[in-house]
Amino acid sequence: MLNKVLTALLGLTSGLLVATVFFADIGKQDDGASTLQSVAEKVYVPQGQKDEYYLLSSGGHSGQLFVYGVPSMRKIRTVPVFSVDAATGYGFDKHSKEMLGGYTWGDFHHPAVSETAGDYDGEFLFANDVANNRIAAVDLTYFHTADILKLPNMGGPHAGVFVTQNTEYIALPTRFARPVSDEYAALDRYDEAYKGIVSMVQFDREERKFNLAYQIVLPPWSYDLSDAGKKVSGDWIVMTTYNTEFATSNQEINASQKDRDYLVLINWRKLADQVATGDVPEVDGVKMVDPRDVEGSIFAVPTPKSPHGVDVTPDGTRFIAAGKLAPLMTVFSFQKAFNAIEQGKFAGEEFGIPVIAYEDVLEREVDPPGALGPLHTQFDDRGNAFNTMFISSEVVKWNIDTGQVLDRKPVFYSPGHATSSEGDTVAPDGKYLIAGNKIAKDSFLSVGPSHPESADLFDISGDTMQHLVSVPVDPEPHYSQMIKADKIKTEVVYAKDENRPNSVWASKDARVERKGNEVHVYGIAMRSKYIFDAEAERPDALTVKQGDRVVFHLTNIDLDQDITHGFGIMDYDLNMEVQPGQTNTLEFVADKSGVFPIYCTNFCSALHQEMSGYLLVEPQ
Ligand code: RUQ
Ligand code: CUA
Repeated sequence: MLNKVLTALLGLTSGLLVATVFFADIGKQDDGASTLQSVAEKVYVPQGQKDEYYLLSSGGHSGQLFVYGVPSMRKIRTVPVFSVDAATGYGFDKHSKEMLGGYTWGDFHHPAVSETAGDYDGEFLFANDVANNRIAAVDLTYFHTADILKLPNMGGPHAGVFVTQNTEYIALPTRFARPVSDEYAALDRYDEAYKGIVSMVQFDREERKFNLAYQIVLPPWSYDLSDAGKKVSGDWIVMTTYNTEFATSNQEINASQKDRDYLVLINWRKLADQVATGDVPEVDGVKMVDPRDVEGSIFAVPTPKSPHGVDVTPDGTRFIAAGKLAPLMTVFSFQKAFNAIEQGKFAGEEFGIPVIAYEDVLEREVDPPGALGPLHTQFDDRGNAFNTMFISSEVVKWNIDTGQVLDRKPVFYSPGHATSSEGDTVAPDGKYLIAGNKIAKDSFLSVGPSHPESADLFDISGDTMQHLVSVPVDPEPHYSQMIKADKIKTEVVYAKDENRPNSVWASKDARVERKGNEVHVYGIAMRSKYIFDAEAERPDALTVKQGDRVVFHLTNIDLDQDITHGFGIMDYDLNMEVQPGQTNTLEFVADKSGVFPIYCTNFCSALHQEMSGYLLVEPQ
C-alpha cells in the first residue's frame, strides 16, 4: 500500500531523475504494519511528556522565528523578530516598535544559537534579515527579541549568521554588492564603486546589545553562505561566492558563466588585532578593514560553479562546499590550506587576494550518480555528512573520510537546508535530521494553487536514515537549529521588580499624569480588569483631548504562569501584550475624536470578556 502511494507521489513529481533509486529504497523500508507502528511511536509524544529537542526554525520572508518540538514536530510558538505581529502586539508597543526601526517585514534565513567552547549554550539565538540588513538577538530565557541592529553598507546579509566558537563574533557577509555610505553609483561603475562587505558583530550578553565591531571590504562578488571554523580552524571564517563574473543583470545566465567561483578564507583574529591597533580607516563611524592590507588574513580557493553552502566539519579539520550548479560536494582540508599558505604556494592572485590552487586544498569530490542540486551539509557524531539535493529531492548520507555514499532517501520536495540535532556544534549527537523543503505540492490537504512549505523528519541514529514524518511548516524553512531541550532554561514569569521604570504593583498606585499635551498612564492589568487611575470615578476609562500624545505603561501583576493580558484599542489599529510580571508601553497620538473601547485581546480568565475599558477622546 505504502509503495503504491509513493509510486503515485513520485509519478506526480516531475524532475525526479532518479525516481527508480528512491523507489527501490522505499521498498526496503516497507515491511508492513510493524514498521509503520515503530515509526509512529518514534514521533508520538504522549500528553504530559515533552519533546526531546527544540527546533528553532527561520521564518524566511515572514520575518519570524518558529519554534517546534522534535520528534513530535508540533509547532509550539511564533516568536516575532523582524516583522510586525498582531497576535503579540510586536511592533506596536514602544520597545519593539523602536527596535523594528520603521520596517514592517524582514527576511530571516539563518538562525544561530550562541556558543561556548563550540557548543550551543542555549542563551541567545541570532538571526539575519536579508531584506532590510538587520541582525536580531532572541533571548531564549523569555523567547523575546532583545535587540536588533541595522547594518550599514550591506546588500542583504544572506551569508550570515554564523558564530565563532565562543560567540566572539557573528559574521554577516553581504549578498549584493553596493556602494558604501548609501552613495549613488551607476551599474556601469560596478567594478570600482561597488563593494562586498562582511559585518563583524559582537553581542554583549549582560547589556543584551549588539555592537558593529568592524566591517571587512571585499571585491563585489556575491557572498552566499559562510561558516565559522572550529578548534584548529577556530580563527577562520569561510564563505562561498557566486557572481565572480560581476554580472549586473540577468544573473541567471550571466552569473553562471565560469566553471569555478571562489571560497574565501578569512582570518578574523588577525583582522580583529589590526582593528585593535586603531590603524584602520573609518567610514561613517564604522571601522573598515581591507584584508589585503593585513598580511595572511585572506585567501581564495577556486571551487566548482556557483557553490551554495559551505560547512565546517565538527572537528574543524575540513570545510565542505555544496556545488549547487555542479552536482557534487567538495571536501577541502584546512591543514592543506595552512600548508600552502605557510609555503607561500599560490596559483595566482585575484583582486590582490592570493589564490590557492584547487588541487592543493582539495581532499575529494563526492559525486553521487543522479544526485542534483546539492545545497547544504550537516553532520552526525560518526563522521558522516548529509546533503540536501534540491533538484533530485533527496538527502544523501556519505562518509567524510572515504567519500563513500551510504544512503539516499527522498524528501517531499526540493529541500533547501537540512538541520541535524546539535548540528553546528563540535559534538553533533546524530539522532535526528530535518529537511526544510521549499515545495509541498500534493503532500497535504489541498489549499489551492499555493501550498505550505514542509519539513521531513529523519531518524539518523542507524546505518540508514529512517523517514519518520512530513509536516507542513510556516514559510520559509531556511536554516534552523535543533538543540537539546534541557539546554534552554526559560522563565515562568518576569520577576517582580519594584524599581523597574514605569512599573506599578499595587492598585492604589495606578495613576494618570498630564504634562501639557502628554498623558502618561501608569496602570495595571490583572484578572480581570484594567486600572488606569485608582482615584478616578471610573478607573478603567481614560479621557484625553484630541491631539494628545497618550502613553500607556501597563504592568501585568498576575505573577502566574501563562496569564498574559492583551490591550487592544478599537479603531486605533493598536494592540499590545503584557506577559505575567512584565511592564509594557504603548505610545500614540490620539488624533481621532470619539469613544474607543479598549479590551483584553488575550483570553485570560472566565471574566476575560469583562476585561475592558474606554478611551474617550474629546474633540478639539
Ligand atoms: S539559503 S536554501 Cu537562504 Cu540558507 Cu540555502
Ligand atoms: Cu486579560 Cu483577557
